[in-house]
Amino acid sequence: MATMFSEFQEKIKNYSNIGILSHIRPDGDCIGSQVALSLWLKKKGYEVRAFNDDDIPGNLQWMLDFFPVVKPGFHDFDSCDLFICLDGNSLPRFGVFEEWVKGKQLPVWMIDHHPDPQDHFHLSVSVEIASSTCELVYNLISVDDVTLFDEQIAKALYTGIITDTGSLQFESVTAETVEIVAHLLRIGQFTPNEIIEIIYSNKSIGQLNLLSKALETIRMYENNQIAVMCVTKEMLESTHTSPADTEGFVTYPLSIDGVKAAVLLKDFFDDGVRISLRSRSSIDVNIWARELQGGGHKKAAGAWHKGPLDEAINDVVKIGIKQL
Ligand SMILES: [Mn+2]
Repeated sequence: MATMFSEFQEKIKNYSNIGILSHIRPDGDCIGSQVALSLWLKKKGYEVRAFNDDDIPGNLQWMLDFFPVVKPGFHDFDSCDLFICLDGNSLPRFGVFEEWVKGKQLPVWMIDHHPDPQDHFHLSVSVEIASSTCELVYNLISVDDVTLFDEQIAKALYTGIITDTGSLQFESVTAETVEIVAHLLRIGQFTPNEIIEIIYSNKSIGQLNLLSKALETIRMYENNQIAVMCVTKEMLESTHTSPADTEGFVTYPLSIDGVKAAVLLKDFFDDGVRISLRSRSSIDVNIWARELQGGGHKKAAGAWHKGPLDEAINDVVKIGIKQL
């Protein structure tokens, strides 16, 4: 890891205008790492611009006061001489940028913790065992100059680590992760609840009604080892909610006693059914998702199915049974 960081620190000196990209359908880890990395590089004297194709979820928008993340127009990339992609390891994860950069001889780097990174990056800080991209950015700043940490960087990194680890509950959390979090709390002079409340205590009544409907769909398979939950377009309509309101739903079927893996099927897209897979056993849902042309981590992965919903459930359960 140390060599990756020293290569990063050495080579970045060759550039002055840096574009930082975070993945489409942004989450706490990609926005947290993007804001923190941007603030750090700005402190070091670089020109920095941060881009994301999509709307930033409401509970993360406070970080944009620290550093703006803007939707790129095609020419917004022109002034940059280096690009850094965060929290994703293949260019299609970064929206319109992929199309813009195609055929150009410009350096594109990445910092990420997902398995099976693509090799089209010119420099990769790719650590699958890291809890989050924010943990990697923390390490990058630490080996450079610890005095560059400040309250805003600390809060952004804290947010990413917390959201990507289910509030420090996942298997990816190590003693080092917890030490990092402790250090961030000390640097930023904040308490966990200040951020946890902004991130999690912002639900609408519609969202809870949607959850109630989704919980009723839970079906168990293979002697209660696999739990399957669905959200349909009709449910969104009747509760006046949107796709983003299903965030975190999959943890409910996963919390049933004895369940080894949980599946959430989202049947409200025009082009098929979105499948989220979660494991809390030796089942590797990355392998499971790959059989459906998807992917992710061992404990959390995703895929698409052309539908209809019943067929998607049948196929996903059939593949899951093989993993037991
Ligand atoms: Mn992440």
